[in-house]
Amino acid sequence: MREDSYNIAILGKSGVGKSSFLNYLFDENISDVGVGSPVTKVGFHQFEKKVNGLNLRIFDSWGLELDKVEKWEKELLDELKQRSLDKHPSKWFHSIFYCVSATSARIESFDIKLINTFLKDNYKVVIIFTKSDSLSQNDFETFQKILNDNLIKQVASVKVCSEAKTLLNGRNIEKFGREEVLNEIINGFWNSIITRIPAKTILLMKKRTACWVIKEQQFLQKSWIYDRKPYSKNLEDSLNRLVDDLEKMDDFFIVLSEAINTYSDIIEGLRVPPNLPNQKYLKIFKENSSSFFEENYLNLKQIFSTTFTFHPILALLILIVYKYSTRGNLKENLNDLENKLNSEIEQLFPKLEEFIISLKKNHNQ
Ligand SMILES: Nc1nc2c(ncn2[C@@H]2O[C@H](COP(=O)(O)OP(=O)(O)OP(=O)(O)O)[C@@H](O)[C@H]2O)c(=O)[nH]1
Ligand SMILES: [Mg+2]
Repeated sequence: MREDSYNIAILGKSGVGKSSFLNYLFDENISDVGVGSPVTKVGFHQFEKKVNGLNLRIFDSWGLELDKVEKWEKELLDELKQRSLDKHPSKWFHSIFYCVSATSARIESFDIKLINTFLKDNYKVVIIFTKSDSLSQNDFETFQKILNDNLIKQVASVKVCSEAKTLLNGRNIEKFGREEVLNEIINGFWNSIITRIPAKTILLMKKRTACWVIKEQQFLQKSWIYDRKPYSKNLEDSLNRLVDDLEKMDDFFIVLSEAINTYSDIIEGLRVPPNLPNQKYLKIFKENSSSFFEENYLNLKQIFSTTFTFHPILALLILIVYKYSTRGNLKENLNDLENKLNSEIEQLFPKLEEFIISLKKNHNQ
């Protein structure tokens, strides 16, 4: 069996306490912590540990400094590319923990903008309010309201204190928030994997379409004679085959099965905490997610073949390439057709999401 792990990136401004949080989560001093100047060196640093049976791989990042935003963003984009949608789900960042210091008076628009970028890219984001030892309930609620008002999706937030300390009056403050973060990881696990399935499916379908267009354009370039009627007939047949292929939704099923397998591999050794609301579901999933998928594969395909159909727009597409094209504008018209098909493909997003949610519900019963 592959040793897959649950990948988490810890991001946030320099000095907010990212490395301290990682050390607390792993219960080990593995990443350097410090005051004054930025501590964690440029790049992403991987640390692995089994926590409650879950293989966690955490990427501690160098802290963002406002005068080095461009460099930081470039590093981040490079890393995200390694883990982008076209990669296997085991490579994805399954969650982003975005750290905001509870001691800062505000959540800056920069933070909001960045978090929204991740949400737009279908990442599961959890906000970690670090240094929450001095955070009042009032301030916490204000922070949450600001997030709710400004983020494009609802996100979970957790208060964390990663360092125990003794106050001047002798009172001890213990570390807190670890269990809540672990619960958040497990609770959000399925969501963090499924949120990206529709996006990856759409990416693959668009790739399939783009390849088809390039192939046809190359063919056009190579042909000596352009006799519109027979040529367009061939094109029409070939377009029909592309649409047939898209309607089979093979891309979706490949992505879904990759994701389900990765998910079951990662939760293989998981010890579900007894107080977790989702524990029943997780247990069932753990025991038979892959076999459920295999047993229901044909059924699911059946539902798909009646739900998703591109054929109604085919007549319009054929009109674009078949009726009016001369050799001169056929190339352009093919690009036009690609755009039309792509916008049709994009409309699948909510339907795919709905389908995955219903899959989870059926499976829970
Ligand atoms: N009071 C308090 N201080 C904390 C807490 N977590 C971290 N600190 C302090 O905050 C400072 C910065 O912590 P780091 O963990 O190095 O911060 P970082 O975000 O990793 O910083 P860079 O690596 O520079 O990006 C250190 O002096 C820590 O001791 C906390 O929960 N409470
Ligand atoms: Mg650090």
